[in-house]
Amino acid sequence: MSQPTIESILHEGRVFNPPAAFSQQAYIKSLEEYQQLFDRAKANPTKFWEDLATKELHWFEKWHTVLDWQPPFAKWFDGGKINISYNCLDRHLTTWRKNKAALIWEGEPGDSRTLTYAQLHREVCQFANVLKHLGVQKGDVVGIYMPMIPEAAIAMLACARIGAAHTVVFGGFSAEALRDRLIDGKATAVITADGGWRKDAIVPLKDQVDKALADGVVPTVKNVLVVERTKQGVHMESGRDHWWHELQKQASADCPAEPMNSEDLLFVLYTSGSTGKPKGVVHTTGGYNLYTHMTTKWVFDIQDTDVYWCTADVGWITGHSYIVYGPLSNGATTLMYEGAPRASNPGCFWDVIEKYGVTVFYTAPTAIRAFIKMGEEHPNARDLSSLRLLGTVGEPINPEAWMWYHRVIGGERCPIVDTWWQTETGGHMITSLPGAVPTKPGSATFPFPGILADVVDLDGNSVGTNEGGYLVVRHPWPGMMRTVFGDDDRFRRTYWEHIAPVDGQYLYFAGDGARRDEDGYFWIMGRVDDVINVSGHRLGTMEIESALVSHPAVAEAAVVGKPDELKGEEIVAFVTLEGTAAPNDDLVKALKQHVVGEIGALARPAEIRFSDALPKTRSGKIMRRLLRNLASGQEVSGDTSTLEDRSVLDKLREGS
Ligand code: 7RM
Repeated sequence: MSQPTIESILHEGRVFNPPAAFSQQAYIKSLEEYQQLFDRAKANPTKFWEDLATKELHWFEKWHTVLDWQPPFAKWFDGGKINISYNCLDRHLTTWRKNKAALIWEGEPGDSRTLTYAQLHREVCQFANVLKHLGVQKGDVVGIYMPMIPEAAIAMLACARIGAAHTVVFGGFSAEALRDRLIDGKATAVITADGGWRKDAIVPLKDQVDKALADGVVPTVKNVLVVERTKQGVHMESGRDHWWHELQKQASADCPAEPMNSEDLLFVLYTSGSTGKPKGVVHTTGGYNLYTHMTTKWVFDIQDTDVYWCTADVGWITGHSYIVYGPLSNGATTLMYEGAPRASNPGCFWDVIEKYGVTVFYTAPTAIRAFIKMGEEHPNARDLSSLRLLGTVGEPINPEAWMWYHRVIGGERCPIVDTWWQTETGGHMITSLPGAVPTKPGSATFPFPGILADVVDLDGNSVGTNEGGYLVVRHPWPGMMRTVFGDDDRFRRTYWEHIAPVDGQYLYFAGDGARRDEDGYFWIMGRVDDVINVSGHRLGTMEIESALVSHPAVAEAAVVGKPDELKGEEIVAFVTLEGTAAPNDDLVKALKQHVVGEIGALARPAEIRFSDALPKTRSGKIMRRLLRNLASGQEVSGDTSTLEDRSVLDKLREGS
């Protein structure tokens, strides 16, 4: 079991103090120092963030209001003028960092590139001019569907520079999923590549873009920019498609950053929830810049000597906040790797660490578990002594994986930061600060200063020590999402009304369950809604169900997660068929392929089980809890008295 069970957590008594040598040079050096910061922020959150905004970022003009809170809508530093691309690039050019490596890139077939701050700035300015020449304007939304190459970061920063919002779509999503996002965002341009390398094969990104835009279903998209990466030859639609390198070389490198309002849209990033289509999570400029800057600085303890590597894809929030914006805003060296761990190259991550002398390494529990399985001879054969800090994100880390990471990768000398956060939160929320907070394997420890997190019941009352409850945040923070793109009402319903506001007190509900132990440590227990976490990727059960039901053979579908040792969870689908369809292996294959086509390979069900009927309540709701039990081979537990037809359950049980 990869999810921490109550059992394993209650017996987790190991505590690891920050190594003295680490604490001495860290920004936050002791638990007392963390506590003081936390208390100061709690006593006066707006003053806390205002001081940091003044000290840490460049503003063209100062704000008039630090926080304008009309629950659940927040504005941070309203009236302030800022540009995140300026903070990530221009301001470093007047310092010695001008010729420091900003971005180190390791390509999949063995190529590599390093861009200094001056070089990255130049590329971003040129590409910003390319966008302008094509008519992309401040306020436009631009789709980015790219492999992990420097141009992905350059494209994001160029959009930010001219005040266009980006919406990055992970390259593993299908043409259908891309189309949905481009339509919802009313994108006016798409930036892509001919292809990308993924596990020894080429992903035909440009073909997918062509499919997404076919038949004029996304009329807002006027231009497509294509990076030449894999050179396999692609169709170029005249008048619409342009090669990146051709336009880039003609463009001027003079493009001053547009002074943006702090609350102007920076990006929209789609994420799955328990209902409906994926939501466009809206992040704005000033607050997000400050929040990712501060969390990068204190959680990763970023120093000028660091080579920092986050293994996420830029298509996820982790890539946005902790490959691109947070590290560059701090003037750090950020490493980007195009490859993914795979059986054919089990040492690839450790080779990268050795080659570049990576000092801070941030990855996901699912990757750690895959490495455990591949064998410790691979990391042991490399020199990993440059590492000084490790991090994890994406799902709860089981204590065994934590201990392996600590021992085999960290050589027992590196602190581990277990960072709990979400697309919606913009940056780290519950995490240790590595020089200050003693860690317990499997606990994300304490909230970041300024974050008033709590574990509550449905009425919003704090629950007792070691009691499970809903994880909430009691006060707005600068990095929080502002709304669901185009749907304020959905924003309110999804995040702010699950726990009903009492006396105007709005609590942000994260969708996770948690518990605090006798030392106040937070233990995240996983999602309490219909969201499944497969290898650290968020998927809504309803999204997968809709994909299945759109197949002509399917009458009804219910999707649940089943615990999996490597992936955290696996997708199991229960399906009832239309009259004439035959439940055979070919149909299983066809349905899995259909889901891949509708959403992407990340949503491929591990199992499809056919059944005559699904277990429902008398009011017609599918009882997923029962299906979850069945999927994981457990006895059906808890109350089944609301079940409409008990024989359905017996039949399902027999069939499994
Ligand atoms: C950053 C990211 C968010 C969901 C979140 C949790 C789970 C993420 C941790 C974690 C336990 C962690 N954004 N989650 N980090 N659970 N410990 N350190 O993953 O929007 O894609 O997913 O991921 O359930 O709600 S996300």
